[in-house]
Amino acid sequence: MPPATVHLVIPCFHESGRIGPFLTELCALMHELGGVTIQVVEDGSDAAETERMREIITPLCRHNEHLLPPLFLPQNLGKGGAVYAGWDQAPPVDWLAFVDADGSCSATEVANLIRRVRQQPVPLTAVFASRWDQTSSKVQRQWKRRLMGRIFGTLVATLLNIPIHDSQCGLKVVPRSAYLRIAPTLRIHGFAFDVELLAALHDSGCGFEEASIAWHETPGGHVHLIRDSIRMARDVLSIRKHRVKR
Ligand SMILES: Nc1nc2c(ncn2[C@@H]2O[C@H](COP(=O)(O)OP(=O)(O)OP(=O)(O)O)[C@@H](O)[C@H]2O)c(=O)[nH]1
Ligand SMILES: [Mg+2]
Repeated sequence: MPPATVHLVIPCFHESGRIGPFLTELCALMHELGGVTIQVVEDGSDAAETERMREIITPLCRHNEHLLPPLFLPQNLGKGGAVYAGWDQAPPVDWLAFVDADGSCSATEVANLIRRVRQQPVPLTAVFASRWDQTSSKVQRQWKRRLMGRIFGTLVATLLNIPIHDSQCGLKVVPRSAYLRIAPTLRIHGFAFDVELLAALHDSGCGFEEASIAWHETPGGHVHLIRDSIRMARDVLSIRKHRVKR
């Protein structure tokens, strides 16, 4: 039987300085795996940045059939908006996935997670990569980010009553059938989009599991620890409110 198919989206906002080596390695490993299409979604960066991304991706597309032409969004939608734009235009695959552009989660970890979902029995379960294993030397993060991650994870689990430790890790794989069911209800397009995705999947009866992965934080991140944490906490409260109403 051919392996289950996967469409992997890479949301990008000003990533030309970080994406090259990661995308090259990802293309090679996904080619080995087979059945995986990759698409970069450029989320309305400025014209110069868009041009730099074109220069990096066009030659790679020539040599990698499974790397689809990038999607250039006319305006910045936020990380979640970019992921959903890619998923909404995906070919009819079994699984939808995204991974951060900076390579903090290596191409090898992406391949491992795809192998893992391919072994799943039906009904299919979403898999959220997780940096929760705090004792693990596999997870290298600044202490500030680790702490904020813990606080945010506890907030999400408590306010939404969902047993999750790390809702924000930049690698997730979701059954496409489950996404299509919930897509019309998704409203959050910023960094807290994964929380809403999680709650909607959970409420629709799609199971999820956390998979511990290696994570080596790459410098140059876009998330502003204080400003974005406040926005994200607000979004979690809004997700909770809407959930009660549903
Ligand atoms: N589409 C979109 N993607 C964004 C935006 N900001 C960041 N991203 C993407 O979201 C992903 C994660 O952003 P990072 O900059 O790696 O975040 P970080 O500050 O390193 O935070 P962690 O990786 O969680 O430790 C990357 O692929 C970014 O390109 C945005 O405004 N729009
Ligand atoms: Mg990062």
